[in-house]
Amino acid sequence: MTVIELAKYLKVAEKITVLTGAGVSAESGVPTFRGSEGLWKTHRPERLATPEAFTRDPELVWEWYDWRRRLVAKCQPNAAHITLATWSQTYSKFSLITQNVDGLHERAGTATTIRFHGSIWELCCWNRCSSSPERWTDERVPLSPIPPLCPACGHLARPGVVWFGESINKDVLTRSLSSADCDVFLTIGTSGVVYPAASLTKEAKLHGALTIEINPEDTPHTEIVDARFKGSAAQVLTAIEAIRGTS
Ligand code: BJW
Repeated sequence: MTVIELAKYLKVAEKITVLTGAGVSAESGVPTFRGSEGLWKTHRPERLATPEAFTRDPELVWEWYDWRRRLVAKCQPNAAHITLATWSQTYSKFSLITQNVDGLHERAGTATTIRFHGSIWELCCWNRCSSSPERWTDERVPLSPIPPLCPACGHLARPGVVWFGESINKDVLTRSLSSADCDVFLTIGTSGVVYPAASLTKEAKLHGALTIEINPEDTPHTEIVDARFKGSAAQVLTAIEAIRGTS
């Protein structure tokens, strides 16, 4: 399939669903997790992105998240985020499921984002106390104190993200599975190794969707999708939009 063919297909498609990963924010300057420049090269996931790591050393985990919040605060949405935001405003049946916690899709103007792994801009009470909301927004950079505390009970607060071994929010999972029942499903900038997000591409295929991958590298999805575009998210989406938006 060529970019022109895909653009024409998107022009007439009714229900479009996009799954994004860290690669979509790479061109904004946000590091990915895996790969030669990835966050996991210097930080072991089990030391930082698990409930066990937080129990062991909440200050260390919070320092890492505070560093990432400060980095993301300086980044701007790129052409990939902006094209997807345009689609969210163009199609009445458009779903954007993101594994990213950086908030750049929202800052680009995406109408509704399904945040599969939560948000670094939200906090929760580690004790799940009954006096605080389930999660609250705190966009201060840098955060102070570290570790931050629950304003209701004064105990530890945690980042509002999904760590390894934790379940995906039930409502988020239900909405994502229902979005996978679509005409076109695009998986963009994700290594496709983290479950259950990685299973959404197969789910879409089972529903008969045209499945597309945009990624400069091969992933486990490359072999199962109907078409793959080898390139950066910003480049490929800009090329598609130049045709879709005008033809
Ligand atoms: C570009 C680009 C450019 C570069 N343009 N592209 C089934 C099988 C096996 C294991 C499991 C399974 N089910 C569950 C599991 C366990 C586990 C899991 O998946 N483990 C595998 C890794 C082995 N999953 C879980 O624990 C999940 N929970 C769960 O399933 O609950 C039920 C359960 C509980 C207990 C036991 C069993 C089941 C939760 C997963 C939570 C993931 N959390 C993180 C951290 C979030 C918070 C934070 O940010 O700190 O989410 S880990 C990290 O990986 C983050 C990401 O969202 C996620 C995915 O990464 P992503 O986005 O794909 O990034 P990268 O870096 O991997 O890839 C970047 C890609 O971009 C690359 O392909 C590049 O080529 C590309 N790229 N530049 C386009 N310019």
